[in-house]
Amino acid sequence: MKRFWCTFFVFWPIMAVILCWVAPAQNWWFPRGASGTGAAMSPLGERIDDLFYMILIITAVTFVGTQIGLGYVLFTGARRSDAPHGAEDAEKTWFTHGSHNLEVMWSVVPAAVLLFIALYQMEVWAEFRVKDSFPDEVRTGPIAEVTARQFEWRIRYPGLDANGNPLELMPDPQPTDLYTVNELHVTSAEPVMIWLRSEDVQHSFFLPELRVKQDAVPGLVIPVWFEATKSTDYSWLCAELCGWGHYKMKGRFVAEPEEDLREWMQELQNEQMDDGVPDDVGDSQVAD
Ligand SMILES: [Cu+2]
Repeated sequence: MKRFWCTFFVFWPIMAVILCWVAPAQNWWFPRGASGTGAAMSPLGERIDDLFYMILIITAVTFVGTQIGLGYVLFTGARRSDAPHGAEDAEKTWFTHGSHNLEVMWSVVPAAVLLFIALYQMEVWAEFRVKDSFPDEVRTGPIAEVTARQFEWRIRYPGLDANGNPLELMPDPQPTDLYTVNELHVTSAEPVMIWLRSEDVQHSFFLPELRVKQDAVPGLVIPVWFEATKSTDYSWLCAELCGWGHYKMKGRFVAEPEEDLREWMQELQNEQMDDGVPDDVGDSQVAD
């Protein structure tokens, strides 16, 4: 029985290591989506992945190391107590009352590792979350306002001027604004920023392929920036359990070349400003 438990506890770390090895090939890892490989589709996303892998390696080494230690202690203990009473190699299982040096070591080493991770990730964190570190391109203002509500995403864009250039997005809705639901179009040419809001409960704006995840909090307007490296459709989900319809709170996130984006916005504007009266009958009816 003792051998069984020894094997049982040693089995799981081995399984964990094998799974980590097999997972990427089976597509159980990052979403394949636009890259086809699971690689991040934004420059900042690549750096977030580097952090992820670094932490994975640290935790994997720690996990495997402690499990090997546990397996060693179990097997040694089992062997000692297996010997029949009175046998020549019979030996009492030893007891220990703790070790001051070990205690200090396994307190200081994890503290040092955590401190290292905290300092090492600061730059990436700041670039993603701290306004002063945002890229210059997004300082001109947001391209859209995304409002989460149970259970959809509402998007407000600024309207276009006479030359087809987007106006400035105002904090309050304007008569010229354009609206879509569950469909966010951005340019793939440069980093862009949105304003993220929530109308009811807490939601989470999640672009897995770009490694962007930001809670939408009622009462707050949160600036979120990202940069898609490829012109394509990406996944867009809500990553916060926000009610019964949470599962269907997904949208279409399209990164496209600047001219395609302008064309799409122009179509949206034409559609929304259309009064429903065909041009050729409009004048004569007014004259009547
Ligand atoms: Cu939600």
